[in-house]
Amino acid sequence: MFSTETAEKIKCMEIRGAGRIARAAAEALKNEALGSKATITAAFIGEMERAAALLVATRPTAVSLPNAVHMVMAGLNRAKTVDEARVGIVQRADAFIHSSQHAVEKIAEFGARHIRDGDTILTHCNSEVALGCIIEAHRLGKEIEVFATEVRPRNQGLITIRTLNDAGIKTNFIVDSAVRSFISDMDLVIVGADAVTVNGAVVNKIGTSQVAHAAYEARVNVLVAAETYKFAPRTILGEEIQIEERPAGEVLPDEIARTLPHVTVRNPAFDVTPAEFIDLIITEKGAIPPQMAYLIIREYLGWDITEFN
Ligand code: RUB
Repeated sequence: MFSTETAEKIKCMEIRGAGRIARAAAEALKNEALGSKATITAAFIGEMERAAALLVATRPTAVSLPNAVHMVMAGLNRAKTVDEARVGIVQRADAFIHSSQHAVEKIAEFGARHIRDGDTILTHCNSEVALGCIIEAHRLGKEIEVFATEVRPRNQGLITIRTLNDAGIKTNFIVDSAVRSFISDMDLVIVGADAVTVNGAVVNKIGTSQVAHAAYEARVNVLVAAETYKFAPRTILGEEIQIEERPAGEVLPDEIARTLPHVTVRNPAFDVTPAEFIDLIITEKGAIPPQMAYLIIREYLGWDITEFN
């Protein structure tokens, strides 16, 4: 029940952003475990597995979601009693949520060190961790100015400018297509990530790769703020990150689309920025060049690759 509700909220984007999605899924699994009436271990495990599958299916791109679910569900099959299984889920969910919040704080601390007094920073979409770095730099007394994009079609830029405004940070709001016009005035680009692949490519909100390309051309550094649970172990085995394609109505109202029978609206929600356009990925373990993504996957996610064979 809890998982169905959370799954709906993630699907309709009432809960959005890769970190928040992951924590909400962990919380839903915990509540599902606490609310379960199952008295037989196998039935309890079955319920949890159905809840986990439902949550993972909501949004396909944010790797934080299956990673969080995997961490909460780890070892469930070894539980001998319902109580043991329930306690395990609750403990692992709490541990994930706690470590996720800690990671967001650590990244803000590390990221802020890369922002200098007087910097003008461009950000795209609405990333809790990217904004955390900017707000921490401001809190430390650095004079900064931000350019935030609109982020068509869902306008996540509005959430970003509200947050920056509330923090008292001087902010400029621009349409997505104005990025190249302003990029030479920027000192830094900071964005978040939905997934980081083994070759250091970053999957983030549609338009991120254009922003990073423009920055690369203008020799402006690009920082990606990403917790280690956004790194994608399965990409080691060649699996690609699935790019979510959202409803056409988000881009073009149905009543207009109906009058244009030869027009197809395409609405991918994310794109892939290759490693060569990224200078650093800031994780809670420290800043790494994107080429070191493999090490993060091996060292910190602790997933044995054979698990996927
Ligand atoms: C959000 C988005 C964010 C990342 C990182 O897309 O692309 O940049 O999820 O966010 P959507 P965070 O709005 O479609 O979920 O740093 O908050 O985890």
